[in-house]
Amino acid sequence: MSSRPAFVVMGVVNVTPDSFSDGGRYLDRRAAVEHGLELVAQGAAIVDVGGESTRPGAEPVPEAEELARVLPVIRGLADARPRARISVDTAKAAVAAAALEAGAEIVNDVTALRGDPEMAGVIARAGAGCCLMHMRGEPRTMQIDPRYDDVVGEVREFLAERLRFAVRQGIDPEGIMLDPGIGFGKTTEHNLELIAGLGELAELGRPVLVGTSRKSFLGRLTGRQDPSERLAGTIATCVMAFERGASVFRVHDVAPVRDALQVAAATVAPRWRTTSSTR
Ligand code: PMM
Repeated sequence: MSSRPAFVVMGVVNVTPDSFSDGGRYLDRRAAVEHGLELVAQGAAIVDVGGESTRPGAEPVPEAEELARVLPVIRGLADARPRARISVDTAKAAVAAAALEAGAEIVNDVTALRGDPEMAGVIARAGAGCCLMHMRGEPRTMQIDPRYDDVVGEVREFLAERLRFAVRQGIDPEGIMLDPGIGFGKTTEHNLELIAGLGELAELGRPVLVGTSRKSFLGRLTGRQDPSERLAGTIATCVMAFERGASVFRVHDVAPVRDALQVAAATVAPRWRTTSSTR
C-alpha cells in the first residue's frame, strides 16, 4: 500500500441535546471524550466536536452554552493526545478561538465564514485549518422549498468565492477543505446531484469533505426512519463520493466507513496495491 492516504475519515462527536442522529447521547463530558477516542481507535484522523445542532429547524445556541458544551470535551480529547486532529464545528468566532486555544486545529464552519465577521481573522491568526461549507439560508429555515437552476454550478461558484475570500483574509489555502453541505438547504435530488457532480468541486483544487452520514435523504431513499439504521446508505454515498473525488468523510460510524473506503481505494487505485499481493 502507498503511504499516501487516499481518504480521511472525520468522526462526529455531537455534544448537543438535539442533533438529529446522536443528540443527547454525548452531553456528558466523559462519555463524549471516550466516544471521540473510540472513533480515533476505529480510524478517524479527525474528530469533529460540535455543540450547536445544525439540523433543519434547529434554534441557535447562546455562546456561553456552546462554550460550556465543547470546551471540556476538546480539552479532554487534547489531554489524551489522540493520533488525530481535533476540529470544532462552530460558526462563532469566540467558540472557535477558545477551541483552538484548548487544542483544536481545524474550524468546521457551516456558514463558510459568513456567520461571524471575526471568524476568518481567528482562523488566520491561529494558522488553523478550516472547512468551508455551502448552506442555503440558515438551519431554522433552510429546508423550506430550496430551489436551484444548477445546484452543482451554484455550489461550486459559492465555494470558489468563499475560498478566495478565506485566502484574502490570510487563511492558509493548504489547510482549507470545501464541502457541498449535503442536506443544508437541499432536496433529496439536490443532494444526489451534488454527490454525482463532486468532481466539479474537486477541480477547485482543495480536498472535498462530504457529510452524508445518517442524513434524512438516506431515510427517504431507503424507508429507514431511524437514523442509526442508515449505515448502508451512508456507506454507499461515501463510496460514490470517493469515486468522484471527495477525500474527507464526516461520519458517525467510523469503522465500517473506513473499511468500505479502504476497499474502494484499493479498487479505484490499483497502482497502490503491493506488487506481491495476489488477491
Ligand atoms: N453536517 C452536520 C453538521 N456539521 N459539517 C460539515 N462540514 N458538513 C456537514 O455535512 C455537516 C457538518 C449535520 O449532521 P450532524 O447533526 O450529524 O452533526
